[in-house]
Formats: sequence, structure tokens, C-alpha cells
Amino acid sequence: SGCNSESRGALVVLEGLDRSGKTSQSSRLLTYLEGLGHSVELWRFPDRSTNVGQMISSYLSNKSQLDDHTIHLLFSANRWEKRSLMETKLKTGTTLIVDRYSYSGVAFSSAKGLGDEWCKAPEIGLLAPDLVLYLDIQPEKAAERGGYGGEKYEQLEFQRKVAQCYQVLHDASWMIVDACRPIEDIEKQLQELVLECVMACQKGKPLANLWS
Ligand code: 2DT
Repeated sequence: SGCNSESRGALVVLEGLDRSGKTSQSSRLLTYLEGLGHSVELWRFPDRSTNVGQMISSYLSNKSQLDDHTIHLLFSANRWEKRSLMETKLKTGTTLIVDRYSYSGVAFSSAKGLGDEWCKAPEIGLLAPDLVLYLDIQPEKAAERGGYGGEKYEQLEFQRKVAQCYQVLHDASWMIVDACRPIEDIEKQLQELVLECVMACQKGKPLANLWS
């Protein structure tokens, strides 16, 4: 199934509101690609394992307070500190399934009122995803699924704003997936989209930088 070590891996990002199913679909994709014999890893942002990630985690669990601009830049720094490893993995043929990325960064901060362009600026030069899978769900429907934890941002009113902010971020790399269908149907659709993307990257689709 094309495990040619000369070819690069794909950068696949899952985005969507809280409770849209990103995390469970990400792990299903991992299992699927592993099953086909691909080299693949599951990543997520924020990556709470680093020093910066711990500051973010403390902020999200309301243990510390930070100015909106400051936390925005920390989220971005948390991606920058992983950029070179990300590039190495991709260039050596590993596909990365990434649960949240720069789009979460821009959508959540602009939902607080920070300007779009200001929010995008620190993301310039990070690797551009080959495919963004947006799990589309109405904020009210997501809230009905229950299980909002106690973290910052996990409130219906704020999620409504985030949903609006995601809307303006769509580009050619996005696929909007209806996240209200049965979980297996979504899984199947994602498998097809990701496989096609992985093939395109194997065939030499160039790696690009944000925002392109
Ligand atoms: P989870 O770990 O449950 O996905 O929640 N966020 C995330 C931002 O505000 N900016 C970012 O750059 C990223 C990656 C989304 C993490 C929360 O942090 C928000 C939900």
C-alpha cells in the first residue's frame, strides 16, 4: 500500500467545535492507516507535555489567568516548538493526524474579539495542512452531546462565536464533514478523504507553509 520511504507523509488536521467528534475520529483514522501498513502518528494541539503546553493547560483549567494576546501567542509557540519535528516526520514518510491546529488558534482567539489578521500572523511559516477535516456540527447539537468539561471555552454561548469564526477560515484544503451522522458513516467518509490525500502526498504534492 505504498510504504515507499522516498515519499512524504501527509499532514491531516481535524478541526471543529468541542464535542464534534474530532478526538474519536482521529484515533479511528490512526487505526485505519496503521492497518493499511502506513507509518502514521496521532498528534494534538495544544501539546500539554511541553513547558509552554503546561502553561496553556493551567490557563485552560482556570488555574492561571493570562491576557488574551499572551495566551494566543503561547498556543502559537506550542506549534512552533513542534514544527521541525513535524517537518522531519513528514519528510521521512510519516503521516500525521493532528487533532486541532492553527485554525483553532485563530477561531478561538478571534471569538474573544482579537483581530483575524493579528491572530493569523504568528502562524505564518508553520506547515500548511494537506487536508483539513472540519467536523461540522451546530453548537446546540454539540452541547446536547453533553460532557463539556469544566475547561475554559466549554460554554454554548462562546462555542457559537467560535463556530462563526471558523466559517471565515475555510480554504481549498478544507473538507466540511457533517458531524451529525452516525459515527461509522463519518469514519468511512474520512477514510476515503484521508487515503486520497495520503496518495497525493506520496506522489509528490509539495509541502507548503501557512497561510497558503
Ligand atoms: P482540547 O485539548 O480539549 O482540544 O481543548 N485552543 C486550541 C485555542 O484556543 N487555541 C489553539 O491554538 C488551540 C490548538 C480549543 C483545547 C482548547 O484550547 C482551544 C479548546
